[in-house]
Amino acid sequence: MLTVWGRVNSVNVQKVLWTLAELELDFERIDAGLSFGVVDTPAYGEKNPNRLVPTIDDNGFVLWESNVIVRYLASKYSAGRLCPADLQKRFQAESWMDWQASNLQPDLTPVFLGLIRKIPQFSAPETINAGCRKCERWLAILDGHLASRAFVNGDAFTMADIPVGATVNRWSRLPIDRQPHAHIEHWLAALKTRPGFARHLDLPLS
Ligand SMILES: N[C@@H](CCC(=O)N[C@@H](CS)C(=O)NCC(=O)O)C(=O)O
Repeated sequence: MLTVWGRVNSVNVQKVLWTLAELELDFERIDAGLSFGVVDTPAYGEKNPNRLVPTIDDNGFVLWESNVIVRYLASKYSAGRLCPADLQKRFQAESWMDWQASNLQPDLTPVFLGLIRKIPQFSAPETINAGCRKCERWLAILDGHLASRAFVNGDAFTMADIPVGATVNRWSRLPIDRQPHAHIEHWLAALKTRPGFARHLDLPLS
């Protein structure tokens, strides 16, 4: 049995749920994080010492860090498809996954927390505008990359599209002014046709 801990409105949990949908794997999900609690329990702390979501348990193998979970599931259950078989193609996919986690997501999170979660520390217009400007810089890079390929890692959908797509989806739903990014829009429209995206990410932000 595969178990996922995490609330469905978490972008990091959404990556895992989307991956599981792509793989058509059965799993159980336990609500955890924020108002659901659970992350504060000793049992959860033993699984994930960060007390964050998501965490998975795949038949006794426990793993945390959303992008690592996506990589693990893709390489275990979809080698040669979601996880490219070619080593160089695989690590190009990994570059974009790390790019999402270390560049785009950290600059987007304060904007999301200010506008959607209304956390006072992030709600000042100058804080939100500064975050938006930083995101635009990363998105211009992604848009240029997508000008010559249908998906993040080339002509086929791979694990790289999942973290990048989850964060860009979140950005696209924020009530902010956006620069036009024709290639991102085209790619996002393609992602939206995927049942796993429609089920787990095509949702209002909360
Ligand atoms: N780098 C971690 C970040 C995990 C993270 O920050 N998760 C957030 C939700 S997106 C969280 O657990 N927030 C506290 C909570 O939900 O209780 C990952 O990608 O898994």
